Amino acid sequence: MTAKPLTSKPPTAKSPTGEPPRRGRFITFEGGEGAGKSTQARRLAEFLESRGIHSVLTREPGGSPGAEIIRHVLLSGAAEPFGPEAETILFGAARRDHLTSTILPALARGDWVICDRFADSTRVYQGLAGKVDPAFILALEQLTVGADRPDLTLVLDLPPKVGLARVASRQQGAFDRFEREGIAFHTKLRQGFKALVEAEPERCRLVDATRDPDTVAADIRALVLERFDLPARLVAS
Ligand code: T5A
Repeated sequence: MTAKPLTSKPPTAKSPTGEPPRRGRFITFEGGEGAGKSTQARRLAEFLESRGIHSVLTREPGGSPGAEIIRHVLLSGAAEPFGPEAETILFGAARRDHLTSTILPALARGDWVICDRFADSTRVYQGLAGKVDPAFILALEQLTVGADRPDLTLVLDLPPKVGLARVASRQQGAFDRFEREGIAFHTKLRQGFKALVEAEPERCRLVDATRDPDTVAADIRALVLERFDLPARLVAS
């Protein structure tokens, strides 16, 4: 598949929304279904807490009361009849509420925010693997996220069949709106996330998610250490 433009500007000190400069760090987890994002996001948050770094663990779609309502509309499939652009706008609306209600206040307090999926999921699910024009998605992202981009994005990579098998064994075969898409869609997702890492190497890191959870978690700790230049004593296990 041909990689489409995925570039965005890095965060600036001042948010266009007038929020105070962020003092905490903003880390997102991305990847296909069942890659282990929730598992690793939780483990990283627990690890940071154990080292005295207060962190807020959150997710998308959702992460604030209003966005959790939109999550239900999206994942139940209730918005699907309105078309992919309408679904994309709903992801954007949820993200805006999540940012202003949860993420930006936490960063302003000096907390770290660990978020299970963010705007890159819209770029890849609705854009690269979906049916929505990437220019539409980037314009919406500019409106809803602006400069409030993550400091670090960890993309968990594994073959879609492995991820879907993990989800199936956990949920006993009950799939949501996006999990129900065919294997061709999930293969495009994997390619799209890899293209994202190539397009933004300063922000994104690819993590081999086929390995056992402890090995993946150790890798992620090392990447966080490298990115934020934390003292080694903080990340040693
Ligand atoms: N979406 C989302 C969009 O289309 N656009 C957007 O903009 C956004 C934000 C969200 C859906 O919405 C779509 C993408 C999604 O389809 P969700 O329920 O939040 O739905 O689903 P996911 O984010 O995909 O989360 P999952 O729970 O399905 O997958 P995870 O979080 O990647 O995996 P996790 O950690 O829950 O693990 C899955 C299973 O595998 C095991 C776990 O114990 C669990 O049983 N596991 C491992 N097994 C072996 N080895 C490992 N290393 C393992 N790590 C975890």
